[in-house]
Order: sequence, then C-alpha cells, then structure tokens
Amino acid sequence: MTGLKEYLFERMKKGTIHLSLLDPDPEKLSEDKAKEIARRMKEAGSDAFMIGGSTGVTSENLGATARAVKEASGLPAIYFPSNPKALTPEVDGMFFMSILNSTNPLYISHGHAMVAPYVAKLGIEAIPMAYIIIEPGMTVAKVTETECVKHDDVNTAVGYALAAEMLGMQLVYLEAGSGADRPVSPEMIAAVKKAIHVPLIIGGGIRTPEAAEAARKAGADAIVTGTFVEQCSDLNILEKVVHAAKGI
Ligand code: 1GP
Repeated sequence: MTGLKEYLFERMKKGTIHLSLLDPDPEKLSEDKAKEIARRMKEAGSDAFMIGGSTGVTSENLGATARAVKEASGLPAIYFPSNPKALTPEVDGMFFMSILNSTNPLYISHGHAMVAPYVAKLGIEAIPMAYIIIEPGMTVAKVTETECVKHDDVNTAVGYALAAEMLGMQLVYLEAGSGADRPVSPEMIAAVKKAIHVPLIIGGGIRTPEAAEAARKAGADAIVTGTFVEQCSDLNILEKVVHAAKGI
C-alpha cells in the first residue's frame, strides 16, 4: 500500500474521513472481537483503524490487534500511542503525538525521545500530530496529567492548534476523551479549523449521526469513534454514523 500519510491525506482531500478506534487490551477486546468489528466497520465505510488505549497496551497485544484488523478488513492500522513502552512493526504507521496541554513532560516530549530510536530502527512511519485534550478529558486526561482546555474556551484551543502548526505538526487532534458526555463543540471545531491549514481530527463522545454530522459540518477532516464502534453491532446504525461523519 502507499504510505499511511499519503493514504489519509488523499482521502481527506476528498472529504471528511471516519476512523475506528480499538483498544488492544485483551481484557477489553479479544482478537476475535477485533476481527468481527474490523469486518463490520469496513462494510460500514470506515477508512482506517486506530489502535490504542490509556491503559493495558503492550507491544504484543498491539501487534496482535493490528494484524487481526488488517487481515479482517484490508484497511490500514494506525498506532495511537499512550506511552513509550509499546511498539510494533505490525502497524502501517503511527500518530507521533505530543499532548500539548499535558503537565507531564513524558507525554510532551520525553517519552518521544525514548521511543524514537526504536521507531526509526523498525522503519515505522511516524506522522507528527498535536493532541489537545478538551474537557471532560476522561481517563486519558487523568493518566497523562493534562490541564484540559475548558469546553467553551475556544481561544485557548485555537492557541494550542496554531502553536502545533508553527511547531511543524502535520495533524491536530481535538480530544474530548473516550466516553465523554459531550463532544468537542462545533464552535471550537470551526474556530480551530479556520485558524490552521493542517487536517483536523475530532474525537471523544461521538456516538450519534447528529454529533458526527455536526463535527463534519463544523470542519472536522477526520472523525474518530471508539466506544460506539466497540459497543454497537448493528450495521445499519454503524453505517448511519459513519455516513454522517463522511457526508455520504
Ligand atoms: C478517544 O477520541 C477517541 O481517544 C474516541 O472516543 O470512545 O468516546 O468514541 P469515544
């Protein structure tokens, strides 16, 4: 296949894409379940899989999930890392992401220095990405000791996103946290989208066609759903959310 960045950027040029997030921790998701979800999400129109979680990720379960998802769907598997300890060449690439509003240097740059030599050695494609956590932030905000941007503090979100672009990052991800009761607001998405030139990814708490459509219309280039993809097995409903995210 072409490079991961090329694959994603080419698709985003044509319209908003949908990314399915899977947690590789076998206590939360078995390999068979991952395959089943991968087949279903491919059918629903999802564009790629992100694999990651805030806890319980190892190189082994990451590799096994990436292999399972790719085998079952033929779609790319992207490593969505949470710490520098897990890594696998089974993925098609990774979001090399810095949590700009974390207060712990491990998540801003120190973990990156630890893992970068291995990423280079294994030849894993790394796409530089800014990860900005917005309230409520959920588990990922707690684990990474992040000072969340307030839900309606559009200016601070724009500041972080612009800084990301000035630092040379090629993607900006606004994250409300997995299972969030309210996703990033359309107002914030629109303001950030207007300020930056790199693609904008939105995730956290999106589980209805209405929420997906609102994020797309506000300017999201990619919409991530995790909890919903793991919990819903009704292809019709999955399709409705994916189609609303993609505007098809
Ligand atoms: C979390 O943005 C993702 O990293 C997905 O969140 O599980 O709420 O879809 P959900």
